[in-house]
Parts: sequence; C-alpha cells; structure tokens
Amino acid sequence: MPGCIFCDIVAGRIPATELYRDEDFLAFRDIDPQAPVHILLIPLRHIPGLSDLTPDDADLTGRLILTATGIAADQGLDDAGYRFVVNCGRQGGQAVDHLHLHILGGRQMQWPPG
Ligand code: DGP
Repeated sequence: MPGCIFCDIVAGRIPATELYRDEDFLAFRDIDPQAPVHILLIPLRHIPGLSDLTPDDADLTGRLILTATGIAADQGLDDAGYRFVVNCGRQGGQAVDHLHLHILGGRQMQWPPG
C-alpha cells in the first residue's frame, strides 16, 4: 500500500530490526520501545486494522496470535509473562494503519493501560 510505512518495512524500503519472517508475517523491533522487549508482528498483506478483518481472515488471525506466542517464548518471556496489544482506530491509540500486534515484555505491566 503506497504511503504505508509498515508495507515499506515489509518491502525493505525502510530498515527495521527483523526478528521473524514467514510467508504471512513479519516481526520487527518497535522503533520507540515501551518495554525491554517491544516487538511488532504484522501480516505482510496490508490490512488497515482489526475492524477490517473478515471471516476469510479467521485462519490468518489465529496464526497471528500463535506466531506471537511463539516469538514471546523465543524471547524468554513465558515464565515472567508478557502482554499483547492491538490498538484500533485513533481513540484506541492506533497510529499506523497497518494491522500490528505489539509484543511487550521484560517489565511489570500496569492495569489499567493509559
Ligand atoms: P500503534 O500506536 O499501535 O499504531 O503503534 C505503532 C508503533 O509503530 C509505535 O509503537 C511505533 C512503531 N513505529 C512507527 N514507525 C516505525 C518505524 O518506522 N519503524 C519501526 N520499527 N517501528 C515504527
């Protein structure tokens, strides 16, 4: 999608610290980490956000979560715990309109989130 920074990262036009890539997903370090571990997992396909998912995306959505849990395990976060965040829309805190799941860990999380 022209103008999408995460599509540019997928295509290698913007550099990022990639941690994982397969035929459907890419994980890379967040440029502005909010925790010692802060990774973004995105579908390679441009899906603007959660509310754009359709029933046809059910398998992709399930594998997004399972891929994220695998990355969290690889990062050594299983014992201490971690948090996934998906912001949706401006009031939900979404700044980049390419679906992404934040994997946050390495510190005590707070509740409620800001
Ligand atoms: P959100 O607010 O949920 O849309 O989060 C967007 C995240 O994307 C935010 O934590 C910062 C991160 N981000 C924005 N631009 C870039 C970039 O060019 N490179 C990387 N690695 N992360 C970015």
